[in-house]
Amino acid sequence: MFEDTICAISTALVKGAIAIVRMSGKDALPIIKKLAHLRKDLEPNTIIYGHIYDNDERLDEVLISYFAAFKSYTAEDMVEINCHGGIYVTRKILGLLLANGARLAEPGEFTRRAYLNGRINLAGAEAVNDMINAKNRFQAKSAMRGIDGSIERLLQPLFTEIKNVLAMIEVNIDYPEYTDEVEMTDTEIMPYLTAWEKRFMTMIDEAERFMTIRNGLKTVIVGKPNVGKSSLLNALIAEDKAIVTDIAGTTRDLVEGEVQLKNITLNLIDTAGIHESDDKIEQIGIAKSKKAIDEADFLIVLLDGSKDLDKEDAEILAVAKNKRHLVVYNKKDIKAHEGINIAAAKGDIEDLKEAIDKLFAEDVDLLDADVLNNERQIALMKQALGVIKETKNNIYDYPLDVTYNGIMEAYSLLAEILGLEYKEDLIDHMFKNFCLGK
Ligand SMILES: Nc1nc2c(ncn2[C@@H]2O[C@H](COP(=O)(O)OP(=O)(O)OP(=O)(O)O)[C@@H](O)[C@H]2O)c(=O)[nH]1
Ligand SMILES: [Mg+2]
Repeated sequence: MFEDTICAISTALVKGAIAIVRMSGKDALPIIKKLAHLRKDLEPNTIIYGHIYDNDERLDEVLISYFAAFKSYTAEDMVEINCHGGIYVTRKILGLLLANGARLAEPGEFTRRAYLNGRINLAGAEAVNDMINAKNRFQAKSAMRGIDGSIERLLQPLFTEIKNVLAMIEVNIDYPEYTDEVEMTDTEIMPYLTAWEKRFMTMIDEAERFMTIRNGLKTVIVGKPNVGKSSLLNALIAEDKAIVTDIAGTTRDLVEGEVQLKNITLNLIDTAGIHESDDKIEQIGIAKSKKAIDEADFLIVLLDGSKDLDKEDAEILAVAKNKRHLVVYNKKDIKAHEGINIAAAKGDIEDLKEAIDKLFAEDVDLLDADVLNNERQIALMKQALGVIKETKNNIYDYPLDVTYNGIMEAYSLLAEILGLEYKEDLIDHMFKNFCLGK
């Protein structure tokens, strides 16, 4: 428990119907009793109607909720004041709390206390921030899973198994005479290491695919000039954003747009048509196209169905091979082919939309699974994977205690995902990205 009592305005500081000022810590109750002129203690987990007084003058009519320690958001005594949402009055109430012994909270400090008081783990705290920053239903859904403890559910069975193996190795190291009962030799440990290696790799792969879907697929439309890339971008976003002409080389700069398909968001980029060009401006555009391709999660390779394929199409198809991609024939009003056919200029792009949803269906399912869900968690899992791999490679060359230490190190790295091991600088770094009052 912390000694000081913190407070903040938790709602956005704009004029609104109501605002919420929060306070957490052991003086929360005495301070509110004084400012609301209450004679009795508040009942935990109730809301009362009353007034906040500035000395003897009634400042505002408010609702006050009181959450008692351990059952509150921070696991400390907490008071929330719902006041009228004028900027002056909200600030004034905050000022009264400060004048009566509370201190202004730092960004994320309420959640930080929830973590340090053991009410939530670090992944849960991250999920709270994810929810605040969620911009669409996929991000909100994944944040809700995180708040519900998805990372703990994911890792707990692994923790149990690793701890069991560590315990058995310990017996072998400390009491070699008992090895008849629980023998833990290199050959017995090896299958565990192999299984963990595989499991860690799957978790990393799933997390990366999940993050791509959750954040929106970085989708680049590529093809030679005049195949209809800009027409396709416009059709997808249902807006005349990119310039379309029958002149080859119309698009030079990257044009961006966003579209929501049935199950995923595409962050689209229309590029300059890739081909040999002497035009200096177009060359720069083509260089930008190539860079966008490198950074893409997904490519839509557009071919002009009304014409025969040529060497330039073949080169673009070769570039796309290393990325997830779909090959699409445009101008089906003139000629259709086997595969996905659209008529971008006429807004006829249903087949493509369906094909994209189908291609990523498995990844979309990950939105309903317990998966690691940010770079910090993935980085720790990757480190743990590295340690397990090394331990596995060295197992027959080193004594048992080296293997033991390797497994222990991997365990600590996984524990760090949930913040089971407290690290000051990590915690500082994490919570400073939070909103004030959260
Ligand atoms: N018949 C037909 N013409 C189309 C279709 N889609 C696009 N076009 C025409 O093809 C020409 C080129 O279209 P754009 O969308 O500018 O092609 P682009 O690939 O962006 O071309 P660059 O920017 O020069 O690389 C225009 O004249 C479009 O009207 C289609 O579905 N059917
Ligand atoms: Mg174009």
